[in-house]
Amino acid sequence: MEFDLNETQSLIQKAARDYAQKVILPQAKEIDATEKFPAEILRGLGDLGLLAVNVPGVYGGSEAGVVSYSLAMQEVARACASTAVTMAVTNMVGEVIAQFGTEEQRQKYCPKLASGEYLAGAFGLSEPGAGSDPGGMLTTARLDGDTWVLDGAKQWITSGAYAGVFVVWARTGDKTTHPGGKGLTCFLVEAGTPGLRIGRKEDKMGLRGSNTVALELEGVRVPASALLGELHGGFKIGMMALDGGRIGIASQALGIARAALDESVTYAKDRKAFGKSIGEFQAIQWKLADMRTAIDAAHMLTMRAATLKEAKKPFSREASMAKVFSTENAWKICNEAVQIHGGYGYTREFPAERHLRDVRVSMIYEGTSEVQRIVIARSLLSE
Ligand code: COS
Repeated sequence: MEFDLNETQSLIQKAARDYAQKVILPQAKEIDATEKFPAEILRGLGDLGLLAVNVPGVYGGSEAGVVSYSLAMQEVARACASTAVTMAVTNMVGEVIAQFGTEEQRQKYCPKLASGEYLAGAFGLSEPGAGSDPGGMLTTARLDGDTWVLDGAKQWITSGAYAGVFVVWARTGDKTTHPGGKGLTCFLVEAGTPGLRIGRKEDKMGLRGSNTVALELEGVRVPASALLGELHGGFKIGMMALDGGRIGIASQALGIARAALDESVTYAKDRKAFGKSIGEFQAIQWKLADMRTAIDAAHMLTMRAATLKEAKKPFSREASMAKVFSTENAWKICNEAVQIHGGYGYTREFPAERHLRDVRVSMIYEGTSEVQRIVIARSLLSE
């Protein structure tokens, strides 16, 4: 595996780091405290090409590859995890349209997602009763003349209130002839389409600057040209998109963990107890050593998955390994950061408590840790 970054990857990493540290980081505390959707920041990310990092240039993307995307995500998440997840889902939507869309769909939507003209894209797979098991979804799409009519409800939709376009999964096949995931189809639904209503906004533990809403679809009519991919081909599109998305979430968790470690090192040098800095105590040193080791291991797993995806090789298992390892270790690292900060770590004076709240959902969304282990184990047992 290549450890040196090529020129494009270095440039993307540097651009993301500069913008994240200078523009995003100073606003991160306020974004969390006020639940402010980071609209201006997203436009800036669009200007830098970071909303469509792995989308071909002809469709407005940066065409910089998956490793670049991971590095950019890490940098943005290090500054503000809410902004990072918003960026991640927009990247995922742009990629899925670029990969599975018709030429018309690609030209219509990808440039708007890439530039920030659409503040975000949204991914409408989960439902109130179907998260880990998308094959259990109830939303339907029926053909009426030459239009599709969608009815149902979606849940946990990142950026739902701000997205310009939604990828919506719906059941098009009869449950008896097309059970589980076999009868699902993807549609592109534009914001403002009659019958598409933005529902309740979630009051979340963390990622409070990321907008998470329910969606209601009541008689939503879209033309035949809004069908994405093949009829009944939606489940596989969802799985493939999530495989890539999991690299993004592994990267997000890595960025949060790096922030927690950096702040812990600074605090360990500054804080005095028993006449010396707490960093001189072995108890703190061992925590810092374990935090850094886990971050490097997670980084390597994530880079491996990104490199495989970029080389168009199978990467599903490796993406799940990266996600489960990175997110679970990031959670432990953020918890240790709070411990190192002592009582201050439990207050909003320091960002440690925000990191702990923000990172928690990374073990849940885009596939729980349990789902990642299913993917890894099934792949091992089928070898
Ligand atoms: N890429 C391409 N195809 C895939 C795939 C992948 N990563 N994973 C599964 N498929 C295909 C299978 O090959 C199978 O195809 P055939 O019907 O042609 O044989 C089909 O999809 C069904 O696969 P499978 O039987 O494995 O599906 P399951 O319903 O058992 O689902 C898990 C397996 C649990 C792994 C899957 O449902 C999953 O990832 N769930 C989590 C979803 C998620 O992340 N939700 C959060 C949404 S974001 S908030």
